[in-house]
Amino acid sequence: MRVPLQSSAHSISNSLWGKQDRSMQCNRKSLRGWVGALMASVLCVMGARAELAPAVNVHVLPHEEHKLVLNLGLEEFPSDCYEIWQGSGGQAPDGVYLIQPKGSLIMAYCAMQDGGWTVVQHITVNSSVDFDRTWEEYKLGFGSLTGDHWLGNEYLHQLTSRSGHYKLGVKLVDKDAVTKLGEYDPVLVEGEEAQYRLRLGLFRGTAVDALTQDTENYLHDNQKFTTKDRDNDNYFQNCAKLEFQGVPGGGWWYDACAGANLNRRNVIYWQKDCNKEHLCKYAWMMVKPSDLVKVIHTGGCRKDEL
Ligand SMILES: [Ca+2]
Repeated sequence: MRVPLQSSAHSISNSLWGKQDRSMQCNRKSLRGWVGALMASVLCVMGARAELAPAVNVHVLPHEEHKLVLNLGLEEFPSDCYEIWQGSGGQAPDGVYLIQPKGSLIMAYCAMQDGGWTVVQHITVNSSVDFDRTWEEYKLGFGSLTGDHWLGNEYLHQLTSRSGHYKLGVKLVDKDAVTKLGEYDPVLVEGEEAQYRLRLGLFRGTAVDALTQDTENYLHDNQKFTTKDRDNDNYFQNCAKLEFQGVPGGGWWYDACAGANLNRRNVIYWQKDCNKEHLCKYAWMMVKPSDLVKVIHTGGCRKDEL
């Protein structure tokens, strides 16, 4: 497990949910060193020039927060948060950035303090953001990037299908602030023609592997995405419509139905780590380039050893 991810267990929740004055974003005390402060100042000045982000997913950031986008005004945009993190020497602050994974210019929340992850999902238990959404809403994203949200299956597909592999990170925080982490390396979310099917590689982490192993024989790996208006699951009814205490499951890669579901807002579910007896308060899903690719690119193996 990556040390930076563990050592800053609450950095994402602090930055997303801390009662900080949003107008002070340009003077974030969390910046480490003058290099980070200088970069943030330049980015904020650039951001102040533009009133509206040119991204295709402007609906996932309230208009009054558009000024918070940290890299407005560029001619070329990075492919993902990791590229920004890497280019800043690890000094870029957490926040909303413009990225262009494949074609579409989008906004995304970058968990920089955790090592440059692009956040694709965030939920708080009993969230005011409704996760009981249609296929189209899950496709293009909903909620607010600075709070609970789903980035969008189309963008999850664009990110994970770029050349080279990506990995999926899952971060769970329970009601006692205990954090569990998991990574699937690699991850691929196939395109809409394949119903955004999920393909997962090897798991490691402190959390249980709830997507490729399940004690109830529900496997989420290789499943298509299901929403309340598109049933692709293996159950005789639509899993996304099944309610627990009046709250439907929401969109997910259901089997028949779930050993994990991070989109049911009254119970964040991840096998024994998060359930109705052991409540979790927050969950995140995020992606970044695979460690497998980094090993090959950094010359970790000689060619004749491959
Ligand atoms: Ca079904």
